Amino acid sequence: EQFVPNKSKSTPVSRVAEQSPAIVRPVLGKDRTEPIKGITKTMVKVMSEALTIPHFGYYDEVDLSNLVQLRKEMKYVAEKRGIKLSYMPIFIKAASMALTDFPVLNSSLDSKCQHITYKASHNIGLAMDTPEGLTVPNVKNVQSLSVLEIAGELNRLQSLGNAGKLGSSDLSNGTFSLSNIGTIGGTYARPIIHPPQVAIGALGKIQVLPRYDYHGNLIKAHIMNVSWSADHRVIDGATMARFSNKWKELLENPSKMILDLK
Ligand code: CAO
Repeated sequence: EQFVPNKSKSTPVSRVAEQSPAIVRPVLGKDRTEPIKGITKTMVKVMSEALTIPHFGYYDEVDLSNLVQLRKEMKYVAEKRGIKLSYMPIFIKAASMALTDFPVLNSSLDSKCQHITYKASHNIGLAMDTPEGLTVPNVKNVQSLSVLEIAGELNRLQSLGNAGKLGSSDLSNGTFSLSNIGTIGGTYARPIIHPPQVAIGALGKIQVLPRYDYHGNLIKAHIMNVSWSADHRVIDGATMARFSNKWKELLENPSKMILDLK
């Protein structure tokens, strides 16, 4: 029997419980049961299917200090052309450039796991938080689009998403996904692969944090964490890490990215 400490003598817990009546508060609301429909219904189906995928997680941090500066300038130029430029089009373009070197991450696996198809197009899906819930439209053929063209597409998809008007062509045939949860908050996430795709990245909030530069000086750096999930049946950890390194290198050194832009 447990004892509650008391100044003079100890009282057994069981006796204390017997003496005090249970507090019963009135229930103010009523339970509500609703049918699962719309975007939530799709989410149930896709996520249940995703549960069959053995997810491998890989995490890193990216120093976006150079990119933050460059985006300020590009944002102003884009605005003059009527386009809102966030970081997302740049993250998407860098992902496409890295996918060119690691095409297995832009592949799909058939349901019986007998064939893998390397997709020619980089149709990069982005998790979008809309008034109706989570939806994942994709920007088609990112490999042939400029950053500004991707931004224009993203603006279009966001307007449609906010109006609940995304059509099946924008929602189907994605080949790889990014989820920028950092626009809402958080540093790490564990993203769930959108089958039949084989990889997805979740991006955390960009934070100003202390870091050491190349010369050992303490500096203010703009740091963002990335959390990748990959289908471990077809992607090994080393491939995921090399892909992530390439993506990170492009974002940390935008000049390298510009040199390779097609
Ligand atoms: N950290 C900090 N700020 C960020 C950021 C990050 N990781 N990513 C973008 N931002 C900034 C943008 O640059 C923009 O600032 P400016 O006005 O200065 O340009 C601001 O946050 C708002 O961005 P946005 O949301 O309008 O546009 P976006 O292109 O960055 O993101 C979208 C678009 C669709 C990805 C985003 O709106 C969204 O829905 N995010 C949530 C995704 C989600 O729910 N994921 C979970 C999926 S699992 O359930």
